[in-house]
Amino acid sequence: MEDENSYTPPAVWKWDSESGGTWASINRPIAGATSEKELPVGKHPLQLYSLATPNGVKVTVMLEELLQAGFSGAEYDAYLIKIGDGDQFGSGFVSANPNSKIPAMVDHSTDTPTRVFESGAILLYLAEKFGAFLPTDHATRTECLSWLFWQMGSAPYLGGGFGHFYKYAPVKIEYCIDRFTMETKRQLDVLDRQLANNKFICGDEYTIADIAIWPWYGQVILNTVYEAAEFLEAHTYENVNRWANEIQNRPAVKRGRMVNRSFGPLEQQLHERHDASDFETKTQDKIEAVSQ
Ligand SMILES: N[C@@H](CCC(=O)N[C@@H](CS)C(=O)NCC(=O)O)C(=O)O
Repeated sequence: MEDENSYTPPAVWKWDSESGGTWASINRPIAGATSEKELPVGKHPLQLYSLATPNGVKVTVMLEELLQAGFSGAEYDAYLIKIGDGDQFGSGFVSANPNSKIPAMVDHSTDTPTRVFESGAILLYLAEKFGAFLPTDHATRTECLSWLFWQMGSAPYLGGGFGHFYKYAPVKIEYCIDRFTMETKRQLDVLDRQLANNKFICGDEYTIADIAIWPWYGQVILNTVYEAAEFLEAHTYENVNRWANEIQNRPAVKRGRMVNRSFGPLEQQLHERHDASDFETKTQDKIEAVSQ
């Protein structure tokens, strides 16, 4: 890679070299499928194709919260999409999400199967389908959706900006880290002020706004993504800490974080989820113990 101060962009950018870094091999400047590969379909109406990154965790937490609340129609099959191996470019996945990013969901309970992509759209779809975790009062619903869309617009600065340049970039570029740290800390302060007067993001009720925001901002504060809590002085956001810890302890959140997880402690990894009992019997520690 060239020295950061020596690069002059050419008149027309060309895709002729890898940029380096953790995700270099999956980055492409074009969309569409690269291989023919159908998606598996299990026995439940809801089929999820995902990975336990923060965007994926939003949906598995939502599904587990729905089941915890007694909505048995939210039973689902979750299949692992290994984005490092390029599974998101298979033809079946691209049919479910033309944007080739996890999470993608297909609802087979409708007359013709309904595809839903973008984590925020999936949360809203499920909230409306089951009438849960979305306030019905118009003013509170509007506030909840404002925070849901705030998350969708803000997290790319945290993930694609701060997380990328702080953790994954092959060189540590002060300009980029400064720019995105500034914005990340500003966003954490936005949340801290909101949570100073609210138990949850939009009041007393736990909603899809919390479910969307926690996997990103809650996990940064709890130091479970990017290992940047000290750098960001995470302890200073006292209200976000209180909220992040409370949500972390919800049983559905504990389960949701395990689904489609292919990293971290083996007992926390449930690569595929087809039944509630899978949490007891199909975690990777148990699967690998049997196969030895
Ligand atoms: N706005 C999208 C973002 C999804 C996204 O960025 N997914 C990442 C993992 S967190 C992905 O699939 N990356 C694979 C790739 O870029 O090829 C959402 O919220 O669903």
